[in-house]
Amino acid sequence: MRIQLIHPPAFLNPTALTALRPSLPLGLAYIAGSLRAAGHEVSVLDAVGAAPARVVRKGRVAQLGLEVDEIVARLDPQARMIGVTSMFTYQWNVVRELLHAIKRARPDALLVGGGEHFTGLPEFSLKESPVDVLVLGEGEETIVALAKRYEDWTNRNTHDPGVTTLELAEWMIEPLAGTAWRKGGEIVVEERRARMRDVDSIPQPAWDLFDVRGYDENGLVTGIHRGITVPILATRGCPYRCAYCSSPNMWTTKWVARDPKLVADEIEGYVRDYGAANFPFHDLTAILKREWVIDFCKEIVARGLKINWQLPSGTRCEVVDGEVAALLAQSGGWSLNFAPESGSDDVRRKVHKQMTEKSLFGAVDAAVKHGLNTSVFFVLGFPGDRVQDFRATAKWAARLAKAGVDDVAVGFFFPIPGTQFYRELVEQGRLQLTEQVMQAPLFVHDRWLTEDRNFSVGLKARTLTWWRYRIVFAFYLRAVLLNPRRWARLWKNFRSGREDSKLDSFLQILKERFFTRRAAKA
Ligand code: B12
Ligand code: SF4
Repeated sequence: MRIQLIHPPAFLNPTALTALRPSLPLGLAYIAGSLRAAGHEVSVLDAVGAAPARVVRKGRVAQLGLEVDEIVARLDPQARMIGVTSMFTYQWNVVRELLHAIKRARPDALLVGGGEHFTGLPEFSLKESPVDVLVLGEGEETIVALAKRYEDWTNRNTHDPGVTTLELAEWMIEPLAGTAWRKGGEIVVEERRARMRDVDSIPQPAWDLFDVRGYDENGLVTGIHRGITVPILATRGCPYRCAYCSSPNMWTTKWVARDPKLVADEIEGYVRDYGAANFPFHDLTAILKREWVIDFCKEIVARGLKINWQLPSGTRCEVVDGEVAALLAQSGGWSLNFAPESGSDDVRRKVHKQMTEKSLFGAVDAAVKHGLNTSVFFVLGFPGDRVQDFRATAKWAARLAKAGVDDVAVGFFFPIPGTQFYRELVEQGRLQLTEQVMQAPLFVHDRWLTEDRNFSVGLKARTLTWWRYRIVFAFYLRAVLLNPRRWARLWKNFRSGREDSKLDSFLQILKERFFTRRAAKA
């Protein structure tokens, strides 16, 4: 069957103080790989990849990539199924507009949605848009089963390929695990499909359908940019249940790692095919089992691969000791991000972080000793946070800087659909899914927090903002201002465009923004 997959345009916050940038959609590439392996004819319409430098202001946000009407103009008229990915709830405005526009242009094609946003808010997404079926959680097996069932049904019913609600109910009559759909006026959320056990048999992401080099040339990469970049997923899931994280709902608490040899094979393939040198791991927590990390690092070293691999979205710290850090350094795994979220034991307990002071500082010492780039994430404003918790975080920030950590990121809490905190805030009547709430994650990197995005209890947004700067200052005072060698390196990298740390990436983004604005004015 002919299937078209769509990566929607991305929303950016034009005034954000952050080094984060959109990057290749790994989930969609996996879906494309699995559908193709199942025998379908798959094409990808990547709105970001097709216009990676086009940024248009839309009210408070900036939109990167093709406009909705341009996407519609490029729809494959022969596609019988159209799949749209949506990772971030803050982009719902444009994704909803896109779904409506696609349905208007191609009412005869089955419109399918998948990704974190749809998994966190299935009923809401089906109510607000004309999407026919949603794939919830891990998507490969479900989309292949859905495509087979739909293809078989349309082949049997040659009279009219249209997808009316009635027809949809007819072929969806047997439950299909892992989906949500509209049966007449009723929304059906089926039981979730069990997570895949044999992760080594999952077909590789179909990167040949994306412009990998175009993303790279436009600096659209996750983590620190160090050469042609291809994202990797070495493990799936996370066994923890942090109250603010959507992972338990999205992936359950099952953690499964791929065979380290196969991950190394994949990396070696990208070095060969794209000249890739930089591999951000999109795992929830790649470093969890000591033996796995050791085997993986040894595999990379044994093959003589001269690469950078990094863990920009965070990793657990429990098994990072001298031996692991040495192997990470040797294999090019040079950047680690730890996310204790708070220096307060009470807060870490409240959010179920289960990270101890001993394991964090032990991991930092080992990583710094072996020359690894390290950053730490803190979050302020969880429901019930107190000023004394921020004081404890400021102390940790100063200690971490002294211990040699390179960067710190301090954000504000925002409720993500599908998380414990989100459910609790809704039940308490303290949260409604307004556009402002959905877009809150985009604006947490603004210069200050506003009251409409403050979900703490009894603390003013002003107080949270002040503590954010105090913590950042406590950190960078020791990490940069009192460190002339770091000053010199920052200046050198700023001029040459090299990125060795998050601060380097951030300064490059500021530089780019300044020149783009100047060019726009000229
Ligand atoms: C890498 C990453 C990033 C990267 C960018 C990724 C990108 N491509 O643009 C960076 C570091 C920039 C980033 C930033 C942020 N991120 Co982030 N990020 C991730 C992370 C760790 C990995 C994404 C990934 O590649 N996963 C692996 C793939 C295989 O999984 P997947 O995409 O879910 O795809 C599977 C299914 O969803 C499904 N599927 C997906 N698409 C489709 C399509 C169809 C048709 C079908 C059928 C199925 C399907 O099948 C796929 C295969 O099983 C996720 C957490 C996670 N592990 O998923 C968070 C996550 C997506 N990020 C999140 C957030 C909140 C953010 C930030 C807002 C945080 C912040 N405030 O700083 C920022 C926003 C950036 C900004 N603009 O300011 C949340 C999003 C929650 C939400 N509902 O909105 C997540 C879920 C983390 C979390 N639990 O909190 N992030
Ligand atoms: S925040 Fe990290 S450790 Fe906690 S559940 Fe999510 S992925 Fe796991």
